[in-house]
Amino acid sequence: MNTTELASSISADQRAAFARDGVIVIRNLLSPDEVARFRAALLARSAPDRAAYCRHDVFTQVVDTWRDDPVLRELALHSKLIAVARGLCDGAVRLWHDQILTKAPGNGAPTHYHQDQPYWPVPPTARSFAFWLALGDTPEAHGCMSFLPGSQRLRELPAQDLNDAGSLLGLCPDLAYAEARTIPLRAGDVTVHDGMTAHRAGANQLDRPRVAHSVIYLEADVCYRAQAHVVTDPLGLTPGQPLPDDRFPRFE
Ligand SMILES: O=C(O)CCC(=O)C(=O)O
Repeated sequence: MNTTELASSISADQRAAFARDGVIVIRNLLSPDEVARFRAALLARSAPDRAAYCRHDVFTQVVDTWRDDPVLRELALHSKLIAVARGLCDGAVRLWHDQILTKAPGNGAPTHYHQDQPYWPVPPTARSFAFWLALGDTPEAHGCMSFLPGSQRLRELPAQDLNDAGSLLGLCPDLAYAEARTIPLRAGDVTVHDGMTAHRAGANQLDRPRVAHSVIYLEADVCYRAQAHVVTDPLGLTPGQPLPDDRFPRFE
């Protein structure tokens, strides 16, 4: 795809919705064949045997799978995802990281409202584009995502605890009155949210694992901010330096 095709892969209405709400949904972004292939790779990888693995109460998380799994690398570098991210950014983006997010059958634990970006070692002003890809039908009872449209404008909050229902609401009690948008997804659908848009996911009430994948891009010229993070801790970056292209691929 050339630059013009990339930028035109997202409509003016979608760009306006993203700017207003901090989230959009794109149906059928991935074909059924792609879903089958990527889902098989996720299921093979979601076992907790890797270093960059975190067990939260609410899900298990395997980070940076694209670096050593050729199929998941294809997904993180997929031209359709990059085209959408570039279109929303209206300029170059870079891959930040990917992650498999699995909720065990009947896990009984929702992922509570939080923003993603306060966890990341980048400035709060940085623009970010977090894709949440359903690689299986994900109705509400299976743990789909809900978003608080407009909450991306809250850009200075400390990191919130996604294991604690009171964490974000304790910081911003008014959000208790916000109208949430719950977005059940069919396999192949994706949501894209600003890293500052508050979101949650319901508990998995079904008897099969909920397998989702997230791929996150940042505006390309973002600089590193000193903050602990599993992805950047081993890299020895200097605060204020641009994220290096060889580790965080850049797409013009
Ligand atoms: O999948 C979930 O349970 C929550 C995902 C999430 O919080 C995220 O992708 O930022």
